[in-house]
Amino acid sequence: RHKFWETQPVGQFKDVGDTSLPEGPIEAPTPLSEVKQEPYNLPSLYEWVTCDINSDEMCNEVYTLLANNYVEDDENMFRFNYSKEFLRWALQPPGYFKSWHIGVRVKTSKKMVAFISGVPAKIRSRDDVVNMAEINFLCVHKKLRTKRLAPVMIKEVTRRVHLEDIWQAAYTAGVVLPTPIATCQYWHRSLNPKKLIDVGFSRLGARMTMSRTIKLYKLPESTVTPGFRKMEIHDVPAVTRLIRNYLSQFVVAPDFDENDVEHWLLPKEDVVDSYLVESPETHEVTDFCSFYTLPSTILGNPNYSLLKAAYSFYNVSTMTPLLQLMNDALIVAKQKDYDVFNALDVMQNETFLKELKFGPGDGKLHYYLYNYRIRNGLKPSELGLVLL
Ligand code: NHW
Ligand code: EN5
Repeated sequence: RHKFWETQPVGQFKDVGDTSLPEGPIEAPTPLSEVKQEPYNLPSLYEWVTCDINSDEMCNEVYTLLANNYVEDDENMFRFNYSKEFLRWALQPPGYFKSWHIGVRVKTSKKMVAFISGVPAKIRSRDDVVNMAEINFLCVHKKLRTKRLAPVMIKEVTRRVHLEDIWQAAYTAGVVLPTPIATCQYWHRSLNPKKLIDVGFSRLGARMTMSRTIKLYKLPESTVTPGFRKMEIHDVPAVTRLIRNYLSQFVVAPDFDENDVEHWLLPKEDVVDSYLVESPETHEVTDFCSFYTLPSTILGNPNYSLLKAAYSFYNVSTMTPLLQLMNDALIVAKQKDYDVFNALDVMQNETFLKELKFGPGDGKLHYYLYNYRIRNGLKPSELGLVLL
């Protein structure tokens, strides 16, 4: 069934439910001198390229490959359109390795036809903090699909991760592979219902008119929580303390330090937005919410070409009810002209999704670890990790 994945150190379907298997690494690291020193062989028409994402030209090539060939929904109506600034941010966190940004070109034309990337991340599983790679943006040009290029790309990124003495990875996918540690549901909150219906992202509900639908999703003009404001650079220490404490309750979560928080959570225009609540009395930072910007190309619609989507990222509530905090996040997203606010049912998100009029989408997201076994599947609410 899975000719490639059967050969890899991942949980296998045949082992599901086997309680005798221990949690933790599946294979021990090998000495670095035993890691293959040369890249894997590609079919002879193609060559590897290490991408310098700071170069405008390279960044453009990766951007264009993804914009034309990356993930679509199951009816091929929308395709993710990660912006260049977003890709730079996603690929260059503290301690990143350029060698983990891997392209494939056609030798003769130099056209980029495939890509895969990793970034380093410390991820905690129960009480075990592990240096991992987060693997993302695996993409093979539409015309080169089903030729078994993906397994070569995965083996090559694995080799380059091993060369940095890292032996575990985390990744998510919309497809089922051996074997998810958790399966999450996408939820969607309409901000611009008319456009969403016009482009086929959502439908008019039964017994609903357009004007009733628009009224249903109306939001206040401005946020309601006193002390709610954009995060600033001087907030990094307080936000780090808040988020570290919050994430400690989940079974699998990133282990963020101040540098990570500055990179991943300090607002970056049209990439990541973060807000916090500073108590008007004590000036303490008590609550936090964030979302990232990932538009989708609308395929084949005469009137619209881009769907502006916000994706819930990390949220922490200690004093402001999470429901109210997320309602304020919806209000700012609406002010900023997003069409839809998306969220997964991870962390404590179930506590606000229905009440804030999110509806379940037709997409699922499966979470995976490479070379690390988790004995039983986790509930989405036990996951404290959001990948881009
Ligand atoms: S998930 C998004 C992945 N990208 C897309 O869906 C874009 C559109 N699709 C494509 O570009 C986020 C192609 O269809 C791709 C497959 C490239 C997906 N993950 O070349 P073949 C990520 O980026 C397996 C893993 O013939 P193709 C996460 C498939 O099961 N494996 O297929 C990436 C089969 O293996 P099997 C996937 O359609 C995580 C084999 O590929 C997969 O031309 C990567 C078929 O290959 C997926 N999303 O190209 C793993 N989709 O055993 C990282 C298919 O079943 C692991 N496959 O025969 C960790 C590495 C680091 C470790 C470090 C210690
Ligand atoms: C790894 N970092 O399927 C990324 N999206 O529901 C790879 N559906 O947008 C992961 N099909 O349900 C890829 N509208 C996995 C996701 C791939 C993209 C994907 C789904 C997630 C999605 C939309 C559009 C469906 C179009 C037809 C959807 C319904 C919204 C409705 C709003 C009102 C309340 C009820 C729900």
